[in-house]
Amino acid sequence: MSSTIDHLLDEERQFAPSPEFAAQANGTADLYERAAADREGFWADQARELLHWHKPFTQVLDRSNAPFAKWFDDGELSVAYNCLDRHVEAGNGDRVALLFEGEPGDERRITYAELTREVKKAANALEGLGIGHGDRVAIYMPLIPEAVIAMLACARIGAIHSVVFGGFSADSLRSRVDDAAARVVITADGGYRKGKVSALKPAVDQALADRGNGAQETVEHVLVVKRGGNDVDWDDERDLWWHDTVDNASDEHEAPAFPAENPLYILYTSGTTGKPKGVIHTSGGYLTQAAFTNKYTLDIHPESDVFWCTADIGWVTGHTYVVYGPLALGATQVIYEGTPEFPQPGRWWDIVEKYGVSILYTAPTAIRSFMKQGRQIPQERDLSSLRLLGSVGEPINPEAWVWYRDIIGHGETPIVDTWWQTETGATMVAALPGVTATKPGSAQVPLPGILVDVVDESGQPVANGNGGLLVVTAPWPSMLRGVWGDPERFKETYWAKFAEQGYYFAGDGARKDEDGDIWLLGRVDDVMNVSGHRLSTTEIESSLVAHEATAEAAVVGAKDETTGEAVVAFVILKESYLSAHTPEGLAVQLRSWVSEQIGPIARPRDIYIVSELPKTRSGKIMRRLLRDVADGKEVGDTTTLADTAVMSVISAQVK
Ligand code: 6R9
Repeated sequence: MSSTIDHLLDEERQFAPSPEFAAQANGTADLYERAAADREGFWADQARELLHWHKPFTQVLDRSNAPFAKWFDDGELSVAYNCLDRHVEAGNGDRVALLFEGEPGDERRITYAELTREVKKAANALEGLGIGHGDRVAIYMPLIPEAVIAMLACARIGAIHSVVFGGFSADSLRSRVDDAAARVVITADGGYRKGKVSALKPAVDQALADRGNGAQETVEHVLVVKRGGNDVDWDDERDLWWHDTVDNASDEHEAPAFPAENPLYILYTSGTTGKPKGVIHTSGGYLTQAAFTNKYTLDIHPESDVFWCTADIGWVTGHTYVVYGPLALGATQVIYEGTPEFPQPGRWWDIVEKYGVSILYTAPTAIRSFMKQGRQIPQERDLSSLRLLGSVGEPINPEAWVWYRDIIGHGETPIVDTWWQTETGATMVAALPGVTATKPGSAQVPLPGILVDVVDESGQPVANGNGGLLVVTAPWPSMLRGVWGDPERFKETYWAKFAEQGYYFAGDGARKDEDGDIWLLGRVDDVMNVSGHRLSTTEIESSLVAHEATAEAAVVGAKDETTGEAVVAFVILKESYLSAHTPEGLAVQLRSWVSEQIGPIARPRDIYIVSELPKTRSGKIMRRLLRDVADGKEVGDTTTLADTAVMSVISAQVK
């Protein structure tokens, strides 16, 4: 981490917003003043200004049961009504909500009126299957309009969706379906990726078959969208085609209002243990901050902008910046099903040019891979429609930031680097693009109404120029409300470390520069960040050890130029396997094993077959030392190792 700090410290450039940008920006400096004068009153104003309440709230923040918090608790609203019907009622039904482009090049333009109608039908269809308030629905889909429709239909009837990234394996899907006891799975036959149909339905079938783990069979129906046209197995009692069920449903459906704290969704994210956590988000506070950050941080003007957030709905960014935030504002946005490099590496820039995208929100890993391909590719397209760029998911290195601004943002657009997490629900630390003079590599300042600090191990704020741990010092509207089925884990993971102060511990290292601006330095726990996706070292280790050839495994996140971090595994094989197979062959097998068990994003970049692992006397694997090896650095302090010679053995084996 220290080399990161040194590197970041060299960065001193600043970019003030142009007067033209500042003049039209939604966010102005007085937001900070209003929020500082009365933080809770500020959020209450935002909730009233940005959302429609069926029943107005009188309470703002209730923390009588800390660390649990409630926002706007006695109010009632419909998330779906806020994202759909009210725009139609306001006369904007003809505005395009979704500009969908499939990977093969097919296109659909869906207006707010059409989207509202489709969601009403899907809501009726789900209710027809007996799904209602509080029921869980798993969504395992490609990024197609029906995925958005499915989420909003759940919201409309008060069912709780749990979106599982379509790149996850049958096993990962099964554990999430089981944990939430989902009653319905919504999926597709397949979706398009890299020019081919990537099947999804077989993984659902597999996840629901032979549940030998004693899990109760909760899934009554699987609703399947026809997208890939691939052949699928069919269970007549359980499976239903979307086009039979939803298309024939009535398009009349009045959206009932639910209490502000009604759960909206569960989203599983990796923690430090092997078992993913089901992060719970509720309705009123979540939608307030989702709408607020889309309006002020991303500066969306619904009547004129074309917004494109490139995230998949399987991640929280897709929830807040593809579905709930932009639609709550009534914005027009692009959704694209496929991969950036298909059929050629300029595909994203073709999309920007074709739809006139004005605000692009993406991840540093994508920017770095475009940098690798070279500037000619974007420069061959007309990107002049872009006026604001956003970054999310991991620290953005200054080189990538500057390249993003120069090459994609024609040297002019502001860049907002937005720090947040699945747990925070929406952006927490970011520039206001019309106000803040931005610094490449720094997320900079907490949003108006958000209190964030960098503290030392004892919870004391560090002075400017120093590093420590990032904390949120007061509850915020879109904060997670708990971990599904495990309130203890919620307290333990996020609130135990700074219990005395009542701070939320984010798990990220950070530094305040001389101006007090915040620089994020990456995770301080055993969570890796690969291409902006959170992966747990423990989860991948358990998968490796579950393979019959493996005796022991340790996984680390090594530095990677493109993906930020990459999964590197050190594996001790069972003797019996070593004598019968080549290490190379087994490494190949293990890589695809992990990919099958967890998903392709978890597939180790490198697997090193070693004879020992570095352990402390208490038996803890010293991943820090393995990370040095994986990064090709000189191995650090080994004095706490039980056997200090082990690192030279490992280093020799890796070479
Ligand atoms: C939104 C999202 C959260 C973790 C977070 C941090 C890293 C996200 C960042 C960033 C530096 C940024 N992270 N945004 N680090 N600068 N702008 O990514 O949620 O998948 O839960 O990951 O990602 O380490 O703790 P999630």
